Amino acid sequence: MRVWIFFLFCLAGKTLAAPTEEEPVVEEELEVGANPVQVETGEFDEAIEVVEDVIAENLSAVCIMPSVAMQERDCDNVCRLYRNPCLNHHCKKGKVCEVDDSNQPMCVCQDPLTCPAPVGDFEHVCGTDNKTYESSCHFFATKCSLEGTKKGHKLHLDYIGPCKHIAACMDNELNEFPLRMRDWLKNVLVTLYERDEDNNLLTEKQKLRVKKIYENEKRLGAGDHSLDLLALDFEKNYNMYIFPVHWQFGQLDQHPVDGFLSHTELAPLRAPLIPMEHCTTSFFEQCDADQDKYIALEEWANCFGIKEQDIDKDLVI
Ligand SMILES: *[C@@H]1O[C@H](CO)[C@@H](O)[C@H](O)[C@H]1NC(C)=O
Ligand SMILES: *[C@@H]1O[C@H](CO)[C@@H](O)[C@H](O)[C@H]1NC(C)=O
Ligand SMILES: [Ca+2]
Ligand SMILES: [Ca+2]
Repeated sequence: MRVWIFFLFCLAGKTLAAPTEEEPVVEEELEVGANPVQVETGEFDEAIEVVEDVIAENLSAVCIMPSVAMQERDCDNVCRLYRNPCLNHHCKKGKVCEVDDSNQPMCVCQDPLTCPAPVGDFEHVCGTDNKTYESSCHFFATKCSLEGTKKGHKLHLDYIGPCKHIAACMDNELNEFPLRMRDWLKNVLVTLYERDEDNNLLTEKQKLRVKKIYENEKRLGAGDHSLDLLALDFEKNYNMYIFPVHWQFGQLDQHPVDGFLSHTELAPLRAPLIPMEHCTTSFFEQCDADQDKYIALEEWANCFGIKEQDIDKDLVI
């Protein structure tokens, strides 16, 4: 039980939208003037001549700050030519950018040896192959090197921490799991709401919905509640649980937003939980009722006891 409270505080600080395994990284435009750190003078030897005509002896300075002597557009043209194409090019986890013969950026598998050495055991991760990897960087680099193979396709990050023996989940324990998780989801939302003054962790619409839960005097506060009490509260205050269950689904369903959770999308929730809650894997397996490896909104809601007539796609956004 304590685990859930601990976990609540770990997650409440972040929004639950931690980056996941195969998430396509959004391309950020590096605007001229935006990011001084990324421009290295060494890359621009060839450019010096061109730029000297135009302005200063320091190309990086030119590329960082369009100077008065140079129209912004000219600067852009010069810099586009000589800027390292990789500066603007993001690769998914496990890959790094390299420039090919025609100066085009491309993503190639990272050599695990170039991953930063882990600071401690807590950086280790366990793969679905039940092998411990030194860090998630090592894991994704390895997964990348297996790209295109069946083994690579099946390999996922299972949980945070070194691989360990995870006790089998008994049926009665499995039944308790959604009770606690549902209660926890509600508390995560309430905590986010309390902290949300100016963080904008929740949208206005979401805030309105949580406000109702927050202000409801009958709400069961966060704490160590018996399973009987949790079950009773769900019966009595069923309506308070509908939104938190939908909300969590929306937090996870991001890559892509399609009403289904893949293994990868589920990872931010699963990975930290598995070492502490041995029923996590069984729960999500069981949740995928049609066993197509994706958890649909209907399946998800059903796992948490939300009635079919209360499943509402509009609550997810
Ligand atoms: C070029 O400009 C950058 C940023 O203003 C500065 O950090 C760097 O020292 C300069 N390099 C030279 C060779 O002047
Ligand atoms: C996975 O590895 C751990 C540690 O090496 C071991 O204790 C555990 O029994 C293994 N689990 C399975 C399912 O093989
Ligand atoms: Ca999805
Ligand atoms: Ca399914």
